[in-house]
Amino acid sequence: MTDETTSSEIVVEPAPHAAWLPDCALAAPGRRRLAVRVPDVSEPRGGIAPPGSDNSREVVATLQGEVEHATTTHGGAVVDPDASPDLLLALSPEWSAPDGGTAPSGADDSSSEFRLARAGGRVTVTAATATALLHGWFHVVRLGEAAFAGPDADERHAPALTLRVLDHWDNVDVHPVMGQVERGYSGGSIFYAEGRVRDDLSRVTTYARLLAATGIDRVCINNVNVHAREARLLTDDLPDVARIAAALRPYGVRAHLAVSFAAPMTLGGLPTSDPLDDDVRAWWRAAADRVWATIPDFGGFVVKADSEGQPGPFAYGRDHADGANLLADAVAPHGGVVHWRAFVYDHTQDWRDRSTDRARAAYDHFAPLDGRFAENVVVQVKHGPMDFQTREPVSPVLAAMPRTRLALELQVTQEYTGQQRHACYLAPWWSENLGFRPSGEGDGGPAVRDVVAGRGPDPSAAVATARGGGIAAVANVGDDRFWTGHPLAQANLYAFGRLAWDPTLDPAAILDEWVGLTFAGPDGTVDARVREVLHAVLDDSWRTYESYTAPLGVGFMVRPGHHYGPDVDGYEYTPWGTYHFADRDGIGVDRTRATGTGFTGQYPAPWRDVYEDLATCPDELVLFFHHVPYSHVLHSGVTVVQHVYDTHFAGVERVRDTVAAWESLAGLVPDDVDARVRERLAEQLRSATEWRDQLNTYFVRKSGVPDAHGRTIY
Ligand code: GCV
Repeated sequence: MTDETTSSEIVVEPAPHAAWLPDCALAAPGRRRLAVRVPDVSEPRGGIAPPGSDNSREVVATLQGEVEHATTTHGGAVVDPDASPDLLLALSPEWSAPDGGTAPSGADDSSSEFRLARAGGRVTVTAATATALLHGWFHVVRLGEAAFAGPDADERHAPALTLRVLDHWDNVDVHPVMGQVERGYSGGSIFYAEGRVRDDLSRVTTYARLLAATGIDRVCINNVNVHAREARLLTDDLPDVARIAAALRPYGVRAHLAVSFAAPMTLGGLPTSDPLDDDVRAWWRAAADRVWATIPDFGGFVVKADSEGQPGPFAYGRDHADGANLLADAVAPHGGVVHWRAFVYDHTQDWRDRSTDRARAAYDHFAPLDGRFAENVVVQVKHGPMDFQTREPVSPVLAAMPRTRLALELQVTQEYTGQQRHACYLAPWWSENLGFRPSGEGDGGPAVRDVVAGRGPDPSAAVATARGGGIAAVANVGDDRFWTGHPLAQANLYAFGRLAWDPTLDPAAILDEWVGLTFAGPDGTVDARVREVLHAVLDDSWRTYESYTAPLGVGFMVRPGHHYGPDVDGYEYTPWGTYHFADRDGIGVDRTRATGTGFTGQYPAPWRDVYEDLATCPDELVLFFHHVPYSHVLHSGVTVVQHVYDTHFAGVERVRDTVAAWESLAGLVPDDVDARVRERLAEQLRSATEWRDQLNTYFVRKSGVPDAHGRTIY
């Protein structure tokens, strides 16, 4: 503001949208008598560990503030723990979970466990750590009246996955191509503005509150593409990173940093970043020591190496276990964890070469390294072998490394699923991935959700003890008033947190919870019509999106660069390895062992054979695994080309129904939400129509096969 600025020029930003924690959502506990019991603080530390560790007084203070706020807002009262409160939140460091044995670095689910006991309508939540107790409080908020109703109960709640991380692809400097947030569709960064860490980080604390209410407790605060400016977060800017960590800490959320493998050279002035070089090892150890000296509860490092231009161990003839173990050694004394991404492939491929298959890359690079990664390394694997497409098979890497802690990586930000302009609820898609069983759907063997919990097929003792590598996802949040651009994209962030806590949850039930909290009226309940319409709009929206975009698992067909909207041949003659090989006769990628790239051979039985054989390959993946004629008849009974026409016409009609359903809510949802959703739905309908017309026209022109129903194709 300049001296000349008059008060009429002061722009007051509206507060960020409350998302799933509006005050109305606190009504059930807020109108009751609540108490928080903490150990006697007059004793040395009162049984509470120092700030920065999980039991911090800060988190206790947060909890006390939450309870105070809820009761003040809704007419309840904070009472003495011995005055028979309706809800007692008790921190009891000596209370231990039944399986609360020792766990190695990064495995902390026992410290996240809480117990909920209900007797005669009175509820007691007990936990050994403040963060777990906070999660227990938000569990009660989520249940609303149901927390207090019903029969007496005694339940234990613990996250199935030990490590639950959100990765922000936020840049400190605005990148000339990728902007402030790479693949961000929600405005600027909540952490950075104008080339530095924001002065006011209050919004980061509000964000941590939202995350705590879903069970997420770790956030990586910068892009895995670590540019020169961002690399300095590890060194010069550490005090500012500490400010971000401090803004997250009140809600028990820990900060992680993405680091550059070349940092010993670019920041340390060394002549090499060779992971086996003694000076390089010493440099990383000193860097880690500084980080933990500044931020005692720091979580660890995330690394993208030898991928899309990022430096890595290949430059020194070393492999990814050498690279990851270098950093693991540096962070181990501090209990830190290294998330090392398996997204390694050649992005300078020759499109003429049909033998190279990008889908094979992660397995080829990582499967042979199984058993060589240090105990505090988590290999982070994208859910599919390509790149967060609307439909892909599950990555075979997830079935190939029983002696390695594996994390599943999802993308909450909707890079390939409508960029938060299209309503696309992704929980059903994630749930399918989490529920995939590498040993076959029928056999009841471990699913992906078990693998990442350390209970995969024959995990090593170290992996089982560490309880696997957990889950990570690329965040979809920015400084947009609604956090996520499209207000309904908040449901994806919420659902990711809930699935990270319990991957067996039903996506529709998660959506129901989200609606119940986000659209709560003053009495804490939601209008039945609002609930019904939100299910109609979102439950099947991922399948609707799939129906009008790239068909049958073939993927991409998006505009190169920004990845929004249709461009069937956009990537066909590029070096990126994402091709569909359409010609006048057919389309699809032959990934069979018999005649193709051999990718099917990376799966264990039965999938290696299910996918290999056109007779058993599921329709939705047929073009991922096979090159087939347009006349190939799917299991559904229609030909490939007719399937394209039918689904694209139907998809647009479903979007039209979605628009009508949403518009029927006029007056029942807040005006600002309504206006933003309408604007996005109008764009979704325009874009879906464009997808339909371009895809149908491409297929009719390539194949010469007309639509059996004679609909308009150009
Ligand atoms: C951060 C895709 C995206 C890139 C992203 C990359 C990754 O290729 O388009 O923006 O880079 O995935 O996951 O590292």
